[in-house]
Amino acid sequence: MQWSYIHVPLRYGQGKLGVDQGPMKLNELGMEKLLPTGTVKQTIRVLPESEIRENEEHLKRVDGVLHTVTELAEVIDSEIRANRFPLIVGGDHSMAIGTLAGLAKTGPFGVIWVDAHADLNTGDTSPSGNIHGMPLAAAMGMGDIRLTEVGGRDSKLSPNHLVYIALRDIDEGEINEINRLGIKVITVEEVRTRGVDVIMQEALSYLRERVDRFYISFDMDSLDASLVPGTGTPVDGGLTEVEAKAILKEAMQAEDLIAVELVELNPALDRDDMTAQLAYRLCETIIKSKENLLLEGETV
Ligand code: 4U7
Ligand code: MN
Ligand code: MN
Ligand code: MN
Repeated sequence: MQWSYIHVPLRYGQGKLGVDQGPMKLNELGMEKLLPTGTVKQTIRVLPESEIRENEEHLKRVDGVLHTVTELAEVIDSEIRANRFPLIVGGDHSMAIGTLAGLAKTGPFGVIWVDAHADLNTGDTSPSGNIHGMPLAAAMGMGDIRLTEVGGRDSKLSPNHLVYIALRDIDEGEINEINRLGIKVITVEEVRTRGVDVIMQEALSYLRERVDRFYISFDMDSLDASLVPGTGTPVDGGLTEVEAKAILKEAMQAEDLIAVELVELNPALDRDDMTAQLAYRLCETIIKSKENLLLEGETV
């Protein structure tokens, strides 16, 4: 299958400068060399700062986010229809509003969300007003209509088509919603005690009972804070590099995976490029696992 490599240099979903440079940083480190020949490459447009007008306290820079996610939704829709496999790199996690909306245009799907955070806030529950903490709520039809209607009125994702991995920093409103909706959560503790193989098989069977395809969204802050100074909201008690690679490898080897997303690399906050290098190694695992270039037992 042909790959589709999509840059989303978006930062308006959060307040820190530099997360928009994540995709270019990966290219500098050699991404272009990793991508199989024939890969279609594109960059989603982002409004210049001077054109941002909206800065509501509960929904910061919403026009900036909407501009980019609306275009991303169209691109994802057409790439899936063209039978290509999108690798989407960010950028802050508000971009997933576009990914989720684009995938939904092509039919039902499941989601594996690897993140320290639940990203299930609405403007009303968010402690920050930052939209990168809201993409899953928006996809489920919760919150401000401007976000829920990206890519069409209908809800994009059902709560029981979602599995969280590595969640550990959840806001009160989000905990209530996770419990109310009965969303499946796999903690870092479970990854460690039961093993990546076991939890990934469980996550995949859970989704396969409900849908026939899925995508994986990987937030760099799912990794332990000590490994990722170059991400906007690092949290202790996260995944190791080995665990993250094993999760990605298992997902990439699934025939029913339709897209992968890697977000929240912020080179401006990084220390000696350590987070960028790690993100690059994860991309190497992503690409080689799907292309079957890894040797048995190897995780790069
Ligand atoms: B990320 C937060 F309050 N929950 O909503 C919020 F802790 O995409 C953080 O997962 C959101 O990195 C983090 O602002 C969003 C906060
Ligand atoms: Mn996130
Ligand atoms: Mn996060
Ligand atoms: Mn973050």
